[in-house]
This record gives sequence, structure tokens and C-alpha cells, in this order.
Amino acid sequence: MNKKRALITGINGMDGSHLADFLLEKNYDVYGLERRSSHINRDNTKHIQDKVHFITGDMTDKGSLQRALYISNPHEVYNLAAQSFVGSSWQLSEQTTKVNSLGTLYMLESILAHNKEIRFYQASTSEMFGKVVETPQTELTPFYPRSPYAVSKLYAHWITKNFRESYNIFACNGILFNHESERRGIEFVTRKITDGVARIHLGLQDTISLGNLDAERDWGYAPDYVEAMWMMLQQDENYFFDNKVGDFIVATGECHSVRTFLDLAFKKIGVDNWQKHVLKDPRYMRPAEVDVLKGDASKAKEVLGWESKTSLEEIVSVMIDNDINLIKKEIK
Ligand code: G4F
Repeated sequence: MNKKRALITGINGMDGSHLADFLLEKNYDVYGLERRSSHINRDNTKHIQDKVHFITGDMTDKGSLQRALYISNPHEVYNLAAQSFVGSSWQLSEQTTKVNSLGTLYMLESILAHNKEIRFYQASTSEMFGKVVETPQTELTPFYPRSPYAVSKLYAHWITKNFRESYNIFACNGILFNHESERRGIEFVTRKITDGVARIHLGLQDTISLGNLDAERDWGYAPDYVEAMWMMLQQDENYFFDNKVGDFIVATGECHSVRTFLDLAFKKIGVDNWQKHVLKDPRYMRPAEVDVLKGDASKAKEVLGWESKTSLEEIVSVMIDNDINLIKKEIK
């Protein structure tokens, strides 16, 4: 049987690299869109560099997306490319909108022109719920975005839904709640904490500077979540359209504060009293905050058979072990 082909945008990010691992395991031909810059960061994909077909492109350059579709001729497209750091989206609001909103529109238009049969996954986000109007959040909860990032993702979410309804294409939004792994970028709070705790453990620093410790998030494990992305695109076509299945929440259903994350991280290195190691720094406070996110993934369980498998304790443990090893290598 011919191998299935998938095109992943944002291949070198945390999600892109985990999804590539997953699809390669499933014997897909994996194509990855990456931006050309003087330094390409393939830290997350160097272990599969020889297996992935990398294509140079940019979400803001429609011609490059058309070219990527022509080269890969995919059965499935996973749109994971984004300016994904909420904190920077106030300073980079135009760039965030171009990549996240227009980029998604360009990809959808390119898919329509290339082959309407391509199945499309859009990386939507729990940030769209923002100042939440109900808890837990479901697929029916109204949105209330609180950052230029969330607003840009809301456009992408709705244009994906609109193209599905307008042109009958198999397009699905995965509304993913926060998900982390050892490949998370250092600017996000979980990795910033595990990296900092690892450095404190190794005697390389004394403190970590953070912003709002009271924010609460529903944190899952990225490798579990990429499986949900794939499952969304494997649904029976008639079932998907006849039942207007639509979009999915992907979440653990549990919610923890940044403080609890700190508790778990410091406990892992045997420190109970971590307060002296954490400094509050106003630079990391946001102009508008998302206080609490907690998802209800019942629909994903019912329709796809998907459930989150990894506990927060396990995630913290894997991330700290990984950071300790990385830092040891770095200082050798
Ligand atoms: O780790 P964060 O930067 O993630 P955030 O803003 O929740 O966004 C992540 O999850 C979204 C899904 O809901 C994705 F759409 C998005 O792309 C990204 O993956 O911040 C988490 C919380 C925030 O409330 C933030 O204010 O941690 C708080 N925080 C406290 N101190 C901090 C810090 N966040 C960061 N990045 N750095 C701090 O020092």
C-alpha cells in the first residue's frame, strides 16, 4: 500500500517534532515546513533529520505554501506553525496576526486550489477562552480572548470552521489546552521552571524570576496530545460530515497553579521550602491575564476514544531529568 503523506508546518517546534515522531512510527512520509534563516534550529528534530523531508517556506508567503503542497502532495496537513508565545504577542501583534491568522487563511486557500480532499488540522487553543465565562470549558463555551495571540488564533479557528462549512473540506480544529514536554521552549513557564530548578539543583544559580504565580492551567503532555491531532483526521468521512462532528477540546480536565508546578518541581530535587528561590518580577506580568483554564475533553473521549495519559507529576519529572542531563552536558 502507498504510504500516507503528511505536511507539518512548524515541524521544528515542540508539537511539530512530537507529531513527526508519531507519524514516522505510523509509517507516514513526513514533510516539514521550516523557515529559512541564517540559523535553522533543529534541536527537536535532529534525531529524525534523515527521515523528514524539510521544505523551506513561511506562513506569510502564500507562494511558498503552494509550493510545499506541490512538493509533498499530502493526504493530511497539520498547521502547527505559529507565533505561539502569548507574552510577546503584545509587542509583536502584527507579526502574530500575519503568521497565525493570515497564514492559516493562505494555507486553506492553497489546499482548496491544490486538492480539496486533503484533511486539515488546525492548532486552535484554550487561550481563546481567555476570561472564561464557564468552567470547565467545552466545545460550546463562548470565547473571550485576552491577548493579540488569542485574537489571532480565534480568526484561524473561525476561518477553518468557515472553510469546512463553505467548501465541505475535512478540516478540524483541535482546541488544545496547555501541553508541555522536555522539548518546550525556554520562554514558557513550565520549561523556565524546570530549567531553573535543574540549575539550582546543580548549584549554578539560586533563584528563578517569574510573573503571576496564581495563574491556573490544565497542563497535559505534548506526546499524548499529538495523538489526538492525528485521531481527529482519521475519522470516517461520512460520519464526520453527516454528524457535523466539528472541533475537539483536548485537555486533562485537571487544573493546577504555577505555584503547584513549582511545588512539584522543587519536590523532585528534594526542596520543600522553595519560596526563597523564586523572585517576583513585574517584567513577566501580562497586560491582561488568563486566570484559570480547565478543559472538558468528554467529546474527544466519546468520538475519538482519546484520553490524556500522563500526570502532571510525571511531566514535571521527565522535564527536570531532561534539563539536568542537558545542563550537565553543557557544562562538561
Ligand atoms: O507558559 P505560558 O507562557 O503559557 P500560556 O500563556 O498559557 O500559553 C501556552 O498555552 C496556550 C494554550 O492555552 C497556547 F495557546 C500558547 O501557545 C502557549 O503554548 O504561561 C502560563 C502562565 C501564564 O498565566 C503566565 O502569566 O504562567 C504565567 N507565568 C508566570 N510567570 C509566566 C511566568 N509565564 C511565562 N511564560 N514566564 C514567566 O516567567
